[in-house]
Amino acid sequence: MSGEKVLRLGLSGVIGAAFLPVRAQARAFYNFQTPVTPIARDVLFIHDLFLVIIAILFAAGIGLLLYTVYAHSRRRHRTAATFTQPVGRKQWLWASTPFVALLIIDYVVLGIPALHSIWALADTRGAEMTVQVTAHQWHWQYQYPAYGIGFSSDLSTPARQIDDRAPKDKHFLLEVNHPLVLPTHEKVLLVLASSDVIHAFWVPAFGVKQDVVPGYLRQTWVEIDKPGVYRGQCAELCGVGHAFMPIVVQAVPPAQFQHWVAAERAREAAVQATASATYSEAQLILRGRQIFQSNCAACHQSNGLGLPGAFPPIAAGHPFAASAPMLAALRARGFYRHGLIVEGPVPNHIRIVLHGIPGTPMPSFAAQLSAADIAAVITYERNDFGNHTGDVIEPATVAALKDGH
Ligand code: HEC
Ligand SMILES: [Cu+2]
Repeated sequence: MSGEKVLRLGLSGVIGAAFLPVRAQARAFYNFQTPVTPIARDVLFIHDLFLVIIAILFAAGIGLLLYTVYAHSRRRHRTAATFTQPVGRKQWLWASTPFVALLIIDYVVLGIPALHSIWALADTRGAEMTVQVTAHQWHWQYQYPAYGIGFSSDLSTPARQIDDRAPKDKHFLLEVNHPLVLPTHEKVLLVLASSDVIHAFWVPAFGVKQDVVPGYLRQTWVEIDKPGVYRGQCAELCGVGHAFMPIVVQAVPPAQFQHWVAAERAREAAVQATASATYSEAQLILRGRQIFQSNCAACHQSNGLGLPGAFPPIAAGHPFAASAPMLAALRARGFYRHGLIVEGPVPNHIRIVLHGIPGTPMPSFAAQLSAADIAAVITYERNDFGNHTGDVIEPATVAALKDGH
């Protein structure tokens, strides 16, 4: 095979490989997801352009090298050159060509599209709607200030699948009880905040990956052009529940979005009404089990046994090893006696879940769960995991403590 043939074969192989991902049907499987926002399209364009350019450069460089190894070998009675620097105008021209070519590729061919996308990403002007996104250990909370609605979005993958006791479904760890619903063809401003540590809001199909830093407000925007469900994840290691705070966005046409807003308002009004309703112990426990699995199990574990040194058990009668100050605090609140976890007084239990325990990871649930949900989860905690207090906490009791502190 002649040197030229080798070169041609190598070149077409590498270029072919570079174009393959662009054509392939199943591109999202091993490449970028199909972009649905202007930013994501920009990002993908730059990626593809870059891939093609470096593939050509790579092929040219390696091809030349292989050709030289073949054609200039000692076997062919070639001798090494002795020059140390270019001489004459022609050689200088050859020597400076790669340098100039790289400058043009970096600052013009790739530089201009890259600058365009960075500018576009920062341009939050003209947004038609704002959604406030708050990251928590370990779920996202979404608020729509213009509509007066908001909710938290918790992982809904069952614990059985996480613990390998059931087969994992298609969207394992990428499913939530309450997705973020957004209208298509509207510029939506996302204002991001964190209540604890650094998280990152990442939805690949939107081309958005924004760090969320406690103490700062960060902004980004999306304008989704295709209805559908888009999935993302927290992309900044934020603690043991990092893998359990996915982002699910449901994009719907504007008219359908308005319907959803109306339904959401009605749902929130119905939740308000539950604060004065009364429920049976069985009803509360049934609801409480769901609330516990999606809001508490990340820390206290789905079996209620907690984690030594970090998260106290909910199950009474269990020993708990932790630092002396933590044990003293548990004892003072009435949840720890003679080296064992105990069920503790009801008012303290309600206060802890409502307001959290400041200075510890135990969060406040007053804004996130309704009075009925808090009543349910406490009733559940006090009557499961081997606990048998028989206590039934009604929403009104929680509501009273919530308002009066
Ligand atoms: C982010 C982790 C985390 C989550 C989520 C969490 N807790 Fe806690 N919880 C803690 C920690 C840590 C403590 C112990 C705080 C201390 O005293 O240092 C605690 C303490 C408690 C206590 C008092 C002590 C005890 O031993 O029982 C109760 C009651 C409690 N949590 C209930 C809940 C309920 C109910 C939920 C869900 C609605 C929940 N927690 C969600 C971390 C968490
Ligand atoms: Cu996170």
